[in-house]
Amino acid sequence: MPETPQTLRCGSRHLDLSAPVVMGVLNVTPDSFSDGGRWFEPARAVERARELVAEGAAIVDVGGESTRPGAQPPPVAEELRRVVPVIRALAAELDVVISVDTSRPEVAAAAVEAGAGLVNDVRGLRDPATRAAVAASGAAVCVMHMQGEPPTMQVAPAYVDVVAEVRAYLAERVAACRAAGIGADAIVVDPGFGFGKTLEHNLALFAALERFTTLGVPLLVGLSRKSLVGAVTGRPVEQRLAGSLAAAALAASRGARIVRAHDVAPTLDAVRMGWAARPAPATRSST
Ligand code: HH2
Repeated sequence: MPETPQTLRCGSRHLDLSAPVVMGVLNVTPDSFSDGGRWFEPARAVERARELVAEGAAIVDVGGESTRPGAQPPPVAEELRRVVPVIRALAAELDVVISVDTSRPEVAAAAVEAGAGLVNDVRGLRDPATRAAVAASGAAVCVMHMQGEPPTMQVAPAYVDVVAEVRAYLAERVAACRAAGIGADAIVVDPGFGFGKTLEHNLALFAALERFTTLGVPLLVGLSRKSLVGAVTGRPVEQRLAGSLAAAALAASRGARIVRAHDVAPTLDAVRMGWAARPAPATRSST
């Protein structure tokens, strides 16, 4: 089994992952599921990013496409218009990794040119042009699993063995990124909670999270405010903080090194508790 790197190379920055960190969410969209429209104005987005960093975010993830169930992607020109000026402003000012949440090669390339150090692709870098754009830039990538596409992904998600299938998909995507010239020290994987998965699928993946720590690259998870938290707690989206924090702590204790969250300060506390209370290595399952 390959050793998991403890540092993520994000262009000219090196992100220390010897303990888990928090990726703060900055949705520059009119229609995201929990905060659509709030940070759509560039000046408000920059202000929000400053808050995320002050709260302890090690990464700010800037997204111009909502990928909530049922969402339609914006035109490429619109996605570029939303994210590139914000990324340029943040990269010039903030001493953290700036990430771009996109699947499009044009957006990935422009974002990296503007200063992004990480391309977070919910479509797992399936587009060879996106892989090539990132490889040429030296930026890091997050490859996430999604079954289907946002407009229909929650209609009838189906797996024979969700854990094995998602793990095999991620292993295959890591190999494709490596073949495109992206270094093993510049890749993270994410099982993609809520992306083409029922509640049962999400909970099976969560229960087996440690199996995603043995792919030779660090593990990222995004659970913040998601419908699985709502389903378990019975809470609407604006009341899911406590459930999201419990999930973040558990994810950190099960080996996640990057936790994507909207509420950075409390998530960082939760992640630190989960990490401090993680089981000793000998008692953890190996695959
Ligand atoms: N979840 C969302 C978006 N991007 N990226 C990764 N790597 N992992 C995730 O779990 C993930 C993600 C969805 O959350 P959000 O950005 O708040 O909503 P929306 O897609 O509606 O903008």
